[in-house]
Amino acid sequence: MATRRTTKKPNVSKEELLGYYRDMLLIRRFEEKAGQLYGMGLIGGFCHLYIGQEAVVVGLEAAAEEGDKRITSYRDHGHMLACGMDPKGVMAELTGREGGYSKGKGGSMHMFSKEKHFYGGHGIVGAQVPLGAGLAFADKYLENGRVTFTYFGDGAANQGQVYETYNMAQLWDLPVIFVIENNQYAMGTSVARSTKSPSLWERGAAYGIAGEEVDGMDVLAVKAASEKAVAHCRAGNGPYILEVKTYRYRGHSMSDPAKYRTREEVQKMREERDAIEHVRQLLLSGKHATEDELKAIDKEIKDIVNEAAEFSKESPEPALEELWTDIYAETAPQNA
Ligand SMILES: Cc1ncc(C[n+]2csc(CCOP(=O)(O)OP(=O)(O)O)c2C)c(N)n1
Ligand SMILES: [Mg+2]
Repeated sequence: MATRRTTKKPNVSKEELLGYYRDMLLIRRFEEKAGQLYGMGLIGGFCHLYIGQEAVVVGLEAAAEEGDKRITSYRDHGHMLACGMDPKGVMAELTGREGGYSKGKGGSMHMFSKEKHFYGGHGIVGAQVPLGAGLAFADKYLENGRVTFTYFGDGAANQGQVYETYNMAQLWDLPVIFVIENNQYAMGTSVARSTKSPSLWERGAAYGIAGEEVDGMDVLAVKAASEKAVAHCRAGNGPYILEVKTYRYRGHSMSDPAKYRTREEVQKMREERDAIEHVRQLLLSGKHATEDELKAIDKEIKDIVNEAAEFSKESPEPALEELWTDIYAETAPQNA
C-alpha cells in the first residue's frame, strides 16, 4: 500500500477542502444508512458498500467537467452521489420503490442518470470496461471534448476484455480514463493470490498507454492525478490508466463471511489511513474550520441521509403494470 500522503500545507483552498469533506462524508453516512436498512430487511438483493473508498471517486470527480461521463461496477452508490445524483432517488432504488432512479426495478447495481451522465451500475465483473470505451468512442466521433471515467476493480483487471479494450482505446486514441480501484481484494481473493504482476497500471505499457499509481486514501493526490489524466485525454492523447490504491472497510457485499482477512488489518487501515479523517485534520490544522463548524457539516449530512431514508421507506412500491415497461427502447436513441 502506498503511503505517500499530503500532510503539509497543500495548495488547496478552504472551500475545496470543505467540499471534499462534505462529499466523502455524504457517501460514508449514506452507505452506513444503506447497511442499516439492509439489516432491517428493507433492501433486498445485492448491496456492495463503498465505505473506505470515498476519496477515490471524490478526487476523480474533482477534475470532471459538465458533460463528462462515468461508468462503474456494482459498487456504485458512491459514484452516483459524487456526480450529483439525488440521495433520495438512490436510496429509494435500493429499497425497490417507485421514487428510485430505475423506478424500483433495478436495485443497487442498476441505476442510471442521463442528466448526470452516469451509465451504471454493472453486475457483470469487467463488463463496463468495453462499454466505457464505447462511450468515449462516441465522444471522439462527435468531437465534443468529453472524457469518460471507466472504473473497475483489481479483480476485473485480470480479465481478457480489459486488454482487448486497452488495445482498441489506444489504437483509436479514445478519451477514456481507466480507473482501477485497487482495494486489494476481489471478493475474498487478495491481489497477491490472483496475480504475480501486482502493478496493474503498468500492464497498459504493452499497448503504449500511459498511467500511474495513486494513493487512494488521499483525496488531494487523487485529484491531482485525475487532473493530469483528464488533461491527457482532452488533448487528444488517447487513454490513461490510474491505479488507485484503496481499501474497503466492509465486506465484499452484505453477505460476506469476512474470513479472508483479519480484523486487525481492517482496523489498522481505519485508524491510520482513513481519507475523511485526513481531510478533517487538514481542515483543523490549517485553521480552515473549527470542531464546531465540522460538527455542523456532520449534522447537515446526517439530515440529508435521514431524509433520503425516510423517502425510501415512504415511496410506494412500483405498480404491477411497471413489469411491462422499460423493457425495449421505443424510439431509436439520438446523439447525446
Ligand atoms: C463475470 C463475472 N464473474 C464473477 C462474478 C462474481 N463476482 C462479483 S464481484 C467479484 C469480485 C470482483 O472484484 P474487484 O474487481 O476487485 O471489485 P471489488 O468488488 O473489489 O470492487 C466477483 C468474482 C461476476 N459478477 N461476474
Ligand atoms: Mg477489488
